[in-house]
Amino acid sequence: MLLEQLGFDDFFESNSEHRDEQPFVPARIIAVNKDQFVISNGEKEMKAELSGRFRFNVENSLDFPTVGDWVNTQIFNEDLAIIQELFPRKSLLKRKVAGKRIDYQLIGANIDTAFVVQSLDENYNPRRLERYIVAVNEGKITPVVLFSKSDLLTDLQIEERMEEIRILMPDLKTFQFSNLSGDGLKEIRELMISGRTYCLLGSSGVGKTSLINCLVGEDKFEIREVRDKDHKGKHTTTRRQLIMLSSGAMLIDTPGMREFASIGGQDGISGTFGEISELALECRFKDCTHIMEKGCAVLAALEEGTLSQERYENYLKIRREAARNEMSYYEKRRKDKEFGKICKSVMKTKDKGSKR
Ligand SMILES: Nc1nc2c(ncn2[C@@H]2O[C@H](COP(=O)(O)OP(=O)(O)OP(=O)(O)O)[C@@H](O)[C@H]2O)c(=O)[nH]1
Ligand SMILES: [Mg+2]
Ligand SMILES: [Zn+2]
Repeated sequence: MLLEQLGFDDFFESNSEHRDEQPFVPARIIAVNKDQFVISNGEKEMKAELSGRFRFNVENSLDFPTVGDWVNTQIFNEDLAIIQELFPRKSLLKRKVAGKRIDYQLIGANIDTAFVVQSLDENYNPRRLERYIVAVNEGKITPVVLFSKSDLLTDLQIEERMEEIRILMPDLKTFQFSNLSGDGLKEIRELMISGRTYCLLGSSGVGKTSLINCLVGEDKFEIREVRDKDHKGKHTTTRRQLIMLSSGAMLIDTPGMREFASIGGQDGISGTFGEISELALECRFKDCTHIMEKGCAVLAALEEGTLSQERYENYLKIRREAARNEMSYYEKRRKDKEFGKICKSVMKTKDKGSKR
């Protein structure tokens, strides 16, 4: 198999700073397990670790390789490669780490299309969907929604939900499917193009891994037993990996995520709430916050009922949260830097002291 079949193209080569340095070999990260990586160079898969220099140069969590990344490696022997350099990314899917800590968690890189999976039964939630789509748009990735478990609802119920989403986000591509009945699987297969990278996102238990098993045609990956229904908080899929389908398309499975918050993410928000961004152009004040200003076109649309109240509230909530996270993130980075400076100056003074 060629590197091109794994998705390598001119973009990576022409944007790389060290492209002339030999004997580096480009490879793609296909799995991450803490500090251990699995890479593929199109011919074989092998374990890989970061070089000392790579580690030393890391400034923040965005600099670490993630699944889907292209890296330049040095292959030392049959079993181990050393990662020397990260190629620039075409796209990057990330979120805030779960919990109180403010930092980025990388989900995948160089993804073309993200499938946001939501099951049509109890997991169905337009507000959560908007949240996922913000992160996908922010990562410069095309979102497509896959509604799963269509076998559990009547056609009428399904149509109602699909219609609701169509009204909220008319430009969004949506599909329905069932891993059990096979409904819609053909359409999903047809969506996936050879050489392109896709990922599956969504809450735990919506059937992401089951979908991969259906696409692969065998029970290759572990899914949760039906009878083991309430092992709460446990995820069946625990690591992210890139899977090559026989069609030549690549698919990244991810563990279900309960929280999905952004740090910053203004582009993702305005891309997802397109009608609000459009209305904002009509507001009297350029820096209108759309909360209480006179002459606000967003508030006027709410009043008229042409903008959904729930969607507007979700917009404000996501925006507030993302801005707050961004502020804490920069504050933390500033403190870390200052602390770094203090450490360095202490080391210097110590150095001088010992030379005396
Ligand atoms: N009724 C129905 N059940 C399904 C369908 N797809 C998956 N399931 C069931 O849903 C449960 C969870 O499926 P998984 O594929 O493990 O879900 P997941 O999204 O990968 O979950 P995590 O790995 O925890 O994120 C299993 O019991 C599946 O049998 C479907 O189309 N219809
Ligand atoms: Mg899974
Ligand atoms: Zn406004």
